[in-house]
Amino acid sequence: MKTIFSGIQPSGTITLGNYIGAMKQFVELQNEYNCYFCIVDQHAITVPQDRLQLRKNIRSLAALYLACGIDPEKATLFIQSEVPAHAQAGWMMQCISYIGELERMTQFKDKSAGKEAVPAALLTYPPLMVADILLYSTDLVPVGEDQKQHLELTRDLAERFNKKYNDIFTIPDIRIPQVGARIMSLQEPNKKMSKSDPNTKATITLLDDPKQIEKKIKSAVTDSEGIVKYDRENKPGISNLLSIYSIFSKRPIPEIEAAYEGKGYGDFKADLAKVVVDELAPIQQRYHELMESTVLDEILDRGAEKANKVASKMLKKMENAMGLGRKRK
Ligand code: ATP
Ligand code: LTN
Repeated sequence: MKTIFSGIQPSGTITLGNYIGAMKQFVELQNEYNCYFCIVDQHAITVPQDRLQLRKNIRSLAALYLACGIDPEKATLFIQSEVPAHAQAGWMMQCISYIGELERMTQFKDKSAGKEAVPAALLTYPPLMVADILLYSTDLVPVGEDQKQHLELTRDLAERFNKKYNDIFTIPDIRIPQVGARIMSLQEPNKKMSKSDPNTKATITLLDDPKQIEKKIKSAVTDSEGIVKYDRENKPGISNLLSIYSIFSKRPIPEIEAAYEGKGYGDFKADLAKVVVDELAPIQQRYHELMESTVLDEILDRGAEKANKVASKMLKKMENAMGLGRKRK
């Protein structure tokens, strides 16, 4: 069985973007691959986090992974900071990265733009992600389109390490969904939907209630044409809503366009809200059950134990390759 690794930051409640771009793929892939799904809390602290809120977000994200359908009997679910090999291997990956290539990362440019004091870890974020992936001899990384550049860096660093030291790393491939790889903000449809967006009207989170969902979709930015038609360039708002509609209703976009011909955005938005509410209702029910149960901790403990076993073996290989510490078997 081939191996999959992917991670989500506990930097807020996950959005429809994370769900469509990442989580839905994870659920489909867990039957065919040996999967590791990680709550990347060390990545989340590259920007300031409130400690109590971070703890809450970590737990909530674990419950959401399960509520969306991740089966702990099939996939390993764990918290990054509970597997110390990630930070250790991340350091080693920093040592073979160049500042120039890290400065070219668009996520770094976006997150550091306009900041007076930029945390060093925003720059060194990608080598930690590289370590996450390489520690598990990962074959495939399912992510949204925004992570493409980080995946290219992962492949470069894996090859660089293999050439320079010892051929120990598998070179991973990226897997981006065909539709929904980039769900856009409801308020600024040329910007990706982001769970840490301070404008709550811009995102729909998996835990929003039906009223909130309705309101947010109603106030989603569109255009003044009044025609429900997919055109990313000229109608980014409506195109984004059409993508969400199509994915959740499993109806092709042309069929939806045809159904709303001659109708305004009002009907379309009201129906889309229903489609979203129906998709999220069972997830929310399972989420609340999980948050009240004790299984969450058991699953995360087991996940960390399994991940630690695999990751510490690869870490040892990396240390041997680089000549760190003393030679041990
Ligand atoms: P933050 O706002 O804190 O940077 P984020 O919402 O961008 O967070 P991440 O935790 O960085 O989310 O990403 C988790 C996964 O979700 C990644 O695979 C990422 O590619 C995917 N993803 C994030 N935003 C979107 C989006 N708008 N559309 C599709 N996929 C997305
Ligand atoms: N960088 C990713 C989150 C992330 C990740 C990973 C994704 C951290 N480690 C390993 C896939 C594999 C993000 O910002 N979305």
